[in-house]
Amino acid sequence: MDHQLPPLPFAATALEPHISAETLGFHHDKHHATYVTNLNKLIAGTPFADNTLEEIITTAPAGGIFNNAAQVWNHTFYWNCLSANGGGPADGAIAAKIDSKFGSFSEFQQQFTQSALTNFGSGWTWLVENSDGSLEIVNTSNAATPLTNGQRPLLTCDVWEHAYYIDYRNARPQYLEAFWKLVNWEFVNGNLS
Ligand code: MN3
Repeated sequence: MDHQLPPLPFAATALEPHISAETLGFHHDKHHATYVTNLNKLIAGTPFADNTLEEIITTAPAGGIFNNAAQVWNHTFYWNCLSANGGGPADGAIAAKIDSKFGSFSEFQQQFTQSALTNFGSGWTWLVENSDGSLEIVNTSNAATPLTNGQRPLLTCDVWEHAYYIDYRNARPQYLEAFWKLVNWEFVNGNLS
């Protein structure tokens, strides 16, 4: 099957001033698009050609097919984690689970931010739900995704430099501040098992 680049779930200017249309123009229209193009090229004529994205991610060995498939999935998930109407403290069922696990929303926010700031090099910081229903903050490197550990992603922050270099240059902490103003808690709640 030919994998497609999903459109952004919001207008390119919707996240301004926190994330600019210029950043989204590169991040979605170039970076995300390239992962889709590369994936389609790499799987052509292989046993992965007829697999879903999730099937590829959970069965492909380390290498180009896994990297591009996982980056396609991770980015689509990341866009859905953001909303112009988002931000602020968690609400709904996830708010209670966060309080129960971390003590308070601000403690969770602090731990997630610290994890993102110390995720060395390129990668992703996630809030996941383990199979026993417990929450956990995890970092992954490069294209790696919690899907391969049987963990259910609830929220992610892309900490590759391409996510923030145009808007914040090297200042990942400023990007994290912007991220918290955009988190789509409705989407996070919908990801709970
Ligand atoms: Mn990215």
